[in-house]
Amino acid sequence: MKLILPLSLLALLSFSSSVQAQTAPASVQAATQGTATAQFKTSAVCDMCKTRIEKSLAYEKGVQSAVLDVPTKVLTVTYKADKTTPAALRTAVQKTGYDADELTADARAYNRLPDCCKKTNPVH
Ligand SMILES: [Cu+2]
Repeated sequence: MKLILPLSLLALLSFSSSVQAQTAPASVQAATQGTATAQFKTSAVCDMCKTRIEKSLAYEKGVQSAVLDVPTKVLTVTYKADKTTPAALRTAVQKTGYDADELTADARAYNRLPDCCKKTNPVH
């Protein structure tokens, strides 16, 4: 018994230190990186939409950059992961009047868009 106890203690110690070694890199990564990138499919159709969405997202909390590719309608957002979430960013796109992935644009904001920016139009 006297021999077994120190051995099991040792095993316990080495186990917990290996767990620490595994979790440490992840927390370091989060602290040093902090930024994440998300992409959303929007209903943007022209350069006016691009300007509108990018400007709107730029004012969102935690957003570092927002770039919309008009031909593919894909919005790429770089944001601080501790300040905002992809869900909040999608909501921001909706409130600007555009669809974000499977989420439909806020009706009021959409109705305020100029006719050329309505999603019934093809990309132009
Ligand atoms: Cu437009």
